Amino acid sequence: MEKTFAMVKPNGMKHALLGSVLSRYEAAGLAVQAVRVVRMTREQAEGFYAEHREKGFFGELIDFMTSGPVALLVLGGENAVAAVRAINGATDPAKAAPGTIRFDYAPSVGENVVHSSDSPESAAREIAYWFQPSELVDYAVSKRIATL
Ligand code: IDP
Ligand code: MG
Repeated sequence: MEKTFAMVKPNGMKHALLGSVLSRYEAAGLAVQAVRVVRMTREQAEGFYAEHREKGFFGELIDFMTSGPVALLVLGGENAVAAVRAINGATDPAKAAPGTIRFDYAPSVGENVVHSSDSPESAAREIAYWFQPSELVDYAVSKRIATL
């Protein structure tokens, strides 16, 4: 089973979308392996988004990501990286497919409600940036619900 890292960005949290976002991921067969709400420091946001440091929107991105609490998520499942990016939709909501989170909720490319890792390698880095291995739920693949 593959793991990916996702976030509900500050505007998603302000508009009380955490539960809706998690429901979409769970309905697609993904399991929540970790969740934590944090207010990022600028240093944390800059480190997390280091690959975008030279981009023109970097300052705006860091201002936005530190503007309120975010939810940090680890999701596990088959092809989790691609599955979560498909559910989130294209980076620019104007290009996102109907039914995706960004199509439904994002007002702009800068404030696009959710993040998720773009490859298994990015996922490993991003998960390790925020979580200790011991903080991840080791979910029981075939025994969810049935044994509760
Ligand atoms: P992704 O989040 O879909 O992986 P990236 O290209 O990795 O997209 O960009 C990271 C984040 O930076 C985006 O989610 C978005 O919030 C922000 N961003 C990307 N392009 C722009 C832009 O042209 N203007 C403002 N913000 C942008
Ligand atoms: Mg990205």
